[in-house]
Amino acid sequence: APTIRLSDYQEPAFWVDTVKLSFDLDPTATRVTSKITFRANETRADGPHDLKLDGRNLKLITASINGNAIPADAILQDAEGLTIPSDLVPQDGFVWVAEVEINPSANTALEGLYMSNGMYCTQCEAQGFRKITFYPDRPDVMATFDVEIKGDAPVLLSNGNKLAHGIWHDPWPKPAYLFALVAGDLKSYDDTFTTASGRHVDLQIFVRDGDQDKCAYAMDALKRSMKWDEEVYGREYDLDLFMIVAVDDFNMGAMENKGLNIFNSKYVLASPETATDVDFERIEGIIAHEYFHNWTGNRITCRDWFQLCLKEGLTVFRDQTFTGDMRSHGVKRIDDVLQLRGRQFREDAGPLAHPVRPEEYIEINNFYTATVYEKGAEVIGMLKLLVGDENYRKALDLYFDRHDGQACTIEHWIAVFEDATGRDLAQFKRWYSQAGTPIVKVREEFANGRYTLHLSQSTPPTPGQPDKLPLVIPVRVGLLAGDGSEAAPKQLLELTQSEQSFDLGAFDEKPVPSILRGFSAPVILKHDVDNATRAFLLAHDSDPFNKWEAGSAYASDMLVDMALNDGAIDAAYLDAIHAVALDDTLDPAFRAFAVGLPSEEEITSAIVALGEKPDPDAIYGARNALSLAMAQKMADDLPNLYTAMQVDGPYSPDAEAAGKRALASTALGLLTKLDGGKTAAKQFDNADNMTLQISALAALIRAGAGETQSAAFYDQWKSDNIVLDKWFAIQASCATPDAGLDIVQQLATHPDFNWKNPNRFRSLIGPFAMNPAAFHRIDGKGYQFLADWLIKLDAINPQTTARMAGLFETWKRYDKKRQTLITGQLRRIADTKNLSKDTSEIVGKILG
Ligand code: HT7
Ligand code: ZN
Repeated sequence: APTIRLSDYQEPAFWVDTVKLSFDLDPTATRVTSKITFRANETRADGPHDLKLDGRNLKLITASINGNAIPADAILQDAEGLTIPSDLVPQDGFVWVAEVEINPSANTALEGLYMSNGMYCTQCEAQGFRKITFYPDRPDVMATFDVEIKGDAPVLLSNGNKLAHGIWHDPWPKPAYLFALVAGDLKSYDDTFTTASGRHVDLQIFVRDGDQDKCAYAMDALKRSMKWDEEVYGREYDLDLFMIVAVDDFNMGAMENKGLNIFNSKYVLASPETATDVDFERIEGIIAHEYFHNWTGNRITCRDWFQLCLKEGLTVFRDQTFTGDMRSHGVKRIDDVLQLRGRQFREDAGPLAHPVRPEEYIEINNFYTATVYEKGAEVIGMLKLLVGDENYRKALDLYFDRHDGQACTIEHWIAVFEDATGRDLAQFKRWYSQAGTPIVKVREEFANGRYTLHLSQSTPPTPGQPDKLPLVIPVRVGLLAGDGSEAAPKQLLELTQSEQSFDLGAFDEKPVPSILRGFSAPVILKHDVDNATRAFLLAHDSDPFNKWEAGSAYASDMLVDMALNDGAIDAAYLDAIHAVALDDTLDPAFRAFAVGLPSEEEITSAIVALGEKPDPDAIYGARNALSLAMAQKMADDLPNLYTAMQVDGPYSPDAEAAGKRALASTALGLLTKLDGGKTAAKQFDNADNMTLQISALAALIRAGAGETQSAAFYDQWKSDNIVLDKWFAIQASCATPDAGLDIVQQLATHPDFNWKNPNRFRSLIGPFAMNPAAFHRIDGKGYQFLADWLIKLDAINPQTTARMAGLFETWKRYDKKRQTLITGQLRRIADTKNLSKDTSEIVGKILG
């Protein structure tokens, strides 16, 4: 498959003004008629131009230009599309009409028009529209769409405003990737919203009959998102109608199609009995994310797919801020950084590392990555820190004013910040082109009463980028006096050179620095800090992120030492964490993060960062030993803490109640180590919501118990797919190292393991491969299990397979024996006949 390069970008020879689509729906033979008005692109003087249209798996029935049928032998068609020679193409513009036939039932890749539970639905980002009809399927081609849907389903939906049953008009020019169609026997949950300027908007969430009572939370989140975007970004909604549809078969989380968002049903449907606090928070975030795309993605879109971070990084940044505003910024930041380190730092450190704006790809679907999304959001957060809140808003206002209705690049984005603030951002822009996680080293100096920080930066080589240049790194710093108070106002240091010193002023005694507050840049901070200082920061830092970080780094160092050298448990850590757990002045959600130990994955990467090979069993053992010691240390207080964190009254997913339940669940995990599961079993029996039910089940399974409860859980929820996914996932992720493989092998033969459904596939295979001690068995059978399933899935769903093949990306961290076993499986996948280009690109890169 060819490599597509950013440097090869060229505007199209023809623009499109209007598209009229007519669908005659049939499960196996849907007919699609398109009428497309093309206009010459005056800047392409290199004509005459052939007409090249993208198209895959389409049966062409007829085609005409300006009403003249094109003879079949004049059309050059291959697997990727068709070409009409320039002599048949009026160069100043023309009307193209074509009829094609497609088979939605045979579409298991879930891209284009496909069927899920008897309903028709579409997924067009990034390049799915070409599986619906012939079209210049690229995001810089923006057109207005009119859609007519013929079919016997009671609900026939498309983008824009509804003119009549099955007839839709979208007045806003859009790229084809934002096209959507849904048809089926769906019920709606309705509400309304009035925009700041008084526009009345109908809101509808479409679900399967019976699921209407699980839509209230998503609807509430939608209305809060609409209001927030008006208040914080000055952005109003722009159609008479906003619809969300819940779909069971979906490759990703959700899709921001104009006026018709399509969601993986697990990110819409929620009730206290079926969804956990974490699910509610995730639903709120994804609803917001897709809604926010209406301005950052839809009204202003990407010129080409290399610019994906233009919409995704910005929209993630916006949804993170929204969640922070709705809940707690401090806790949200900890959560986001945990995700960033767990997924993006891992990606940046391995064979799949790429810049936030990649420069080449084989399959664009492989670039919907943590780097584009999460690091892309970090880059925007840094930009906001550097220019300040007011300038950020000024720049965003300019962005919307200047580029509304356009398909843009990162250059346009940077230019609005330069124009709005007068600041030169040439060096800052390297964040978009340079892959890898920078390492910032800190050295302190206190001499003659002055305190100086010496900072240096370096970025390790990544594939294709051996040498790196210095970046602009905003380092937020606070200085603490011996009594824990702030010894100086907090400052933002701008580290722009490889090495730089910052004189932070005169002090009577050496202050204790709190560096990179709020995790002000996505870097790895290297600073030799002793444990006493960590305990001091954990007790006194006013910055919630660094307060948490101090405890987390303390635990991580100890766990690394335990796993590598049989090191001892530091009693001072237990004292410090005990105090935090019981400190009622702290938010319970924060305390839950502070008391929760670094994950096995985090300990693994800390070991790798020291240049050592991780032993998954030793890491599992160390983590278990430390949590047992914590449980013993807090033994007298855990029952009280657990009781104090119980929430009375009917369930509410609000942040305060959720925070208490999170801390109660952490306490339960520790209690289970002491009481043989008595409290957990009781919680399971009495639970009236999913958060309590599943946390009790998880605690029991982790302790190697819970068989009765697991069977009861299955019986209760076997007809609810979203909950059943949790049942598969919890067994795979909480399984003990020895039992893990047997359990997942058994579950893979379970009649409910419908592997063709991406949610179900991911719920078993993903958590297993992320359970290090179970997956990295020294006999290699964990690797074989994953490879077997990837090979099987690739034949029907390349996109999801390729994404999951990334689970092998860390193979170089391990010892020679495991490396050989993993690469053996990767080669077996690579050698599979007819392997998709999606999976082949990922596996090829992982193998290097
Ligand atoms: N913009 C969307 C990304 C996407 C996607 C979603 C569902 C299925 C396939 C997809 N390919 C790309 C989702 C988002 O970032 O909001
Ligand atoms: Zn997005």
